[in-house]
Parts: sequence; C-alpha cells; structure tokens
Amino acid sequence: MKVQEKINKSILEKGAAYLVLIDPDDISGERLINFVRHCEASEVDGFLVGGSLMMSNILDEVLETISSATSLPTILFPGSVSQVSNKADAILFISLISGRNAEHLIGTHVIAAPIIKRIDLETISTGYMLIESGRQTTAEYMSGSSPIPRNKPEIATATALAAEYLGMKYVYLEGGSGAEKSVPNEMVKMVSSALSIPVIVGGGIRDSKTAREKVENGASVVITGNFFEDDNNWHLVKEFADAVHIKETE
Ligand code: 1GP
Repeated sequence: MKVQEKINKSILEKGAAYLVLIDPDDISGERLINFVRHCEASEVDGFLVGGSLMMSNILDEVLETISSATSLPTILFPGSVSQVSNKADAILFISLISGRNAEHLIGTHVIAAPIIKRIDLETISTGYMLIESGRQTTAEYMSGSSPIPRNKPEIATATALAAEYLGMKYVYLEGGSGAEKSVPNEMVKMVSSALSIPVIVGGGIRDSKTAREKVENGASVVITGNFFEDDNNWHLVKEFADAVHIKETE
C-alpha cells in the first residue's frame, strides 16, 4: 500500500492521523531506535523526517535506523533539494504556496524531480502554507517569504482552495517548528470546511488538548516535532495520539 493510502486509511478509521517529525540533527543511534519504537507502541501513524535547516549529513543513516526499528512509514519533509533520499518511503512534495518566492513554488522541484524519478520515490503533492505564529520562524527566514497573517483565515482559505484546484493532495497549515502560537482554530476550521482534501496542521503544538482542538476544528493530520525532542516528554506520546485519534476516543 502506498504511504498516502496508509495516511488516508488512518484518517478514515481514526478520524485523523498523527505524525511525528524527526529532525536528524537532534536524534540518532540508540536514542532514535528507542524513540521510534515508543512511538509505534503509542500508535503514532508515521514519521516525517527533515527540517528547514539541516546541519548534519546523516539523513540516510537516520532513515535507515528508523526503518530498522519500525514498520511505520517514513516521509521526507525536505527543507532543500539535498534532503531527497531513497531510504525514505515517500516525500512530501511541498510547494510553498503562501509565498511568492518562485524557487520554493516550483524552482527546487524542477531540480528534485529527475532525482525522485530515478530513485522511484512516492511523491505526496502538498500545498505548504506558513501562518504567522508570533515571532519569525526558521521556515519563514530560510524561505525568504512572509507568512499569512493569523487573523486572515479568508486568505488562507483562498490559498488552500487554489492548491486543491491545482490537484494537490494535502494542504499543510504550518505555524513553523517551535512556533510561539499554533495555527488558530478558526483558520483550521474555515480552511477545512472549504476543502475536500485533508488538511495537515503543525507547528507549536505542545499539549494534547491543543492537538485535539485542531482535529475538532477539521484537521485530518496533526504533526508535532519539538515537544518530543525532550526525553522527559516521551511518556506523553500516547496521550497525543489518543487526542488526535478522535474516532477511537469519542
Ligand atoms: C514543523 O509543524 C512542524 O514543521 C512541527 O512543529 O516542532 O513546533 O512541533 P513543532
């Protein structure tokens, strides 16, 4: 089964899917093995791997480590073309549709496409939208684009609709890793109600209540990253998964 089908199956059966973002700069080796096993036991649906600023050159190694420890899918979440790897199960083929920077809309994609074809990697076309979240995030700075104002859900909705009409498979509302504030519930609600494709929400989600609110407002996929970089929080992975899997806990 393709990765996209697996995610859609989780959405259908559990109400929403919960993916954990792994930044290869932050975790590797035995600690990574323990973490992914713990996530699988806690009913996480898969892993995003990547980041807007990757300092180390260990992407392949990290992907191999994850695959050796779990059968959950690994999905590249690339901050740049150098983050394409045949060790992943799929790649979120993201176009930064909230910005007007041509490189991030289509430029880097042209460079990556032949590589993806050659390694026969599943692509999941995703409209990626940065949403203002308090202070400036790494994704905003690195992409040289300004986010959609958090009090303008109608701009987010129009942008997301355009993504759907362009044939994209998902829309990702991104507060940015470590965001001060998560994407506003009203925006999640307006965008999700207008769309027939799944809406992914991530950035600045640090408690299960917030994760649940995103699903209650229409999110089909919730992503967390930073929060579980601290081992002291690992015991809460199951609580987050349960909060996102709304059909199983209602
Ligand atoms: C970042 O949406 C993801 O791209 C996750 O954000 O690290 O803030 O959980 P956090």
